[in-house]
This record gives sequence, C-alpha cells and structure tokens, in this order.
Amino acid sequence: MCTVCGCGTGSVEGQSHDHHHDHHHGHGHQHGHGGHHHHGHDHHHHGAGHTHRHDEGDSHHHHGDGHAHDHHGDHGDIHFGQGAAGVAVGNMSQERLIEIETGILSENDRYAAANRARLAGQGVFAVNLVSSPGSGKTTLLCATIRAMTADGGGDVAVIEGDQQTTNDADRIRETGAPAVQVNTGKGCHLDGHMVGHALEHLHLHDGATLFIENVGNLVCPAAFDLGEDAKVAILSVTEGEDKPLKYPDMFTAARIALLNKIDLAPHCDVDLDLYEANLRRVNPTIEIIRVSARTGEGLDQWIGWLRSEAAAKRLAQAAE
Ligand SMILES: Nc1nc2c(ncn2[C@@H]2O[C@H](COP(=O)(O)OP(=O)(O)OP(=O)(O)O)[C@@H](O)[C@H]2O)c(=O)[nH]1
Ligand SMILES: [Mg+2]
Repeated sequence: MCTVCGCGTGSVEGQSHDHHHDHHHGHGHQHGHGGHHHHGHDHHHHGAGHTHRHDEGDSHHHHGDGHAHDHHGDHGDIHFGQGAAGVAVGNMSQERLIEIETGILSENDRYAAANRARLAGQGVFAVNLVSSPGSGKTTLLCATIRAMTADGGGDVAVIEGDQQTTNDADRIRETGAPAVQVNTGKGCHLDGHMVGHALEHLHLHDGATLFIENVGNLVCPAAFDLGEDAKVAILSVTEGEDKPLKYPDMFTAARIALLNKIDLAPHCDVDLDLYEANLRRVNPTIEIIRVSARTGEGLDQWIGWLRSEAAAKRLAQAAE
C-alpha cells in the first residue's frame, strides 16, 4: 500500500458529498492525512539525497529515515521500499510510515469485518475484482451476469468503484442486475467504509453473489479488505507476462486470477504459459482460468468456481 496516496473519501451514487460527510463513522479524512504529517522525529539528510552511488554489491538498508532504498550494481538502479515500511515517502521515518499504515488499515479492517458479518448474515458470497485499468472487469462482469442469470440460477448484485463517472454501473444495470456506483474522487481504491455505505443502497437478496469491481489499480486495492470472501485478479493478455512479478502484492492477495482477452492472444506476442508461471512464482496456490469476455471462453469454468466457492461457504457456515 502506498500509505500517502492522498485518497479522499468516496461518494456513493445517489448521495451528495455533504450527505456522505454527514455520516460520523470516525473515518472521514484519515487517508489524506498521511502525506501532510510532519512528525517530530522526521529529519533531513543534507548532502546525502538520492544521488550517491555505492560500489557493486554494496547495498544497504536505511532504517529510521525516509530514504529507505538500495543501490545495486553498476547502473545506478535505485530500489526504494527496502526499509521496514516497504515504502519511502519524503523525509518521513519508516517508524512513522508503519504507524500511519497500521492506523489506516486497522480502521479499514473494522469496517471490513462489519461488512463481512452483514454479508454472512445474508448468506451472500462476495468477490472483490482487482486489476489494472481496462483489463476487462466490467465487460467480464456483464458477460458473467448474463450467463449466471440466463439459467435462472443466479441472483447477483454489483458495487462499482471508479474515481469518476457512473459508466460502469450503467453498463451493469443494462444487464438487469442491481448496481451502485461508488466514486472515489482522488482515491485510488475502495475501502471497507465505502463498501459499507454502498451496501446500504444496494438491493441485495439473501444468498446472492456480490461482485465488487475495484478501482483499476494494481497497487493499493491489494491492501484493503472490503469484507469480501476472495479477491479475484483480472489480467489481460495485452498487459505483458511480467505484471505479476512487477506488482506482486496484488497477486499474492488474490485467490484466483482470470487471464482475460484470450481471444487476442494470437495477435499479441504473449506467452500464456509464462504468464501463468509468473503468477505462480508470486502465489504458488493461485487458481488461474483463461477467459474471454468477448467470446465467452472460460466463463463456464469461472462461474463454476464462483458457485462451488459459494456452496463451500454455505457449508462452512452451516457447520458453525
Ligand atoms: N478483445 C477483447 N476485448 C475485451 C475483452 N474484455 C474486455 N475487452 C475490451 O477491453 C476494454 C476495457 O474493458 P472494460 O470492461 O471497460 O475494462 P475495466 O477493467 O472494467 O476498465 P476500468 O473499469 O476502467 O478499470 C473495452 O474496450 C472492452 O471491450 C475480451 O475478452 N476480449
Ligand atoms: Mg470497469
């Protein structure tokens, strides 16, 4: 998680910002605070900065300063995020960054736990769809909903997360499924609080499947529990086989990956086996299904996964 991504609070469709802010959930503007805190023990390095070089193999960790980074090899490559917090932000200390991140995430976890309890109470199975922008989340969701509801065996609802516009919720509603759009403003991810509000506005039947489409972003959504049963990572063949290696947190957090736009594979220089191998390098237990939202390839397998996971949840709940 980037800790100081400057995320504001979102607005739930149908509510004004004012209305949203009128809710006193003790959450409010917490995300925006991180970047503006100048804590007493933060300090500046004079003359050190980011330009100094180290000899081959001489990589070291700076703990307790904001410049946690390594230098490797002859090229001057710089690796930030080597300190305890895993991220470098200005002159903020690693301890302070951990403090901020822990505060944000524990607050989020309380909302997520409330969402999870509410969904469990209704026997709802919920998935959180995470991916980079444009990988095909909404297209895949529309195709999935049409397939699930065509046989009369599916009751579904959708929460859509985007920075701006209600385009995706409008697209979902065209399928006949209920959808609520959450606009996150400058926020780069959905959080538990936003989803809690959206649930208040969503027509969600007992036993339904809830799809939460997160903001297109391969980084921050990985860190935020929304109360879902599983994170589903969507990748498209056009993005490149190396994405799991470059953005590992997302694929570590996901239970299953859908490799979408498989219809385009013959037109791209993509090695699908390498794509899958890279996914398994960062997450050895991840399930992978090759799909095409356009042709419908793989949809049966994906819907089969959803149904068997939902059934497993019901069984586990009944056994409690
Ligand atoms: N050929 C092909 N195109 C696809 C497929 N799935 C999605 N697309 C196209 O990819 C583009 C992006 O699709 P969206 O469904 O809007 O992607 P998204 O992930 O919801 O995008 P954001 O919500 O903006 O992050 C659109 O032009 C879709 O038509 C697919 O399986 N095959
Ligand atoms: Mg979308």
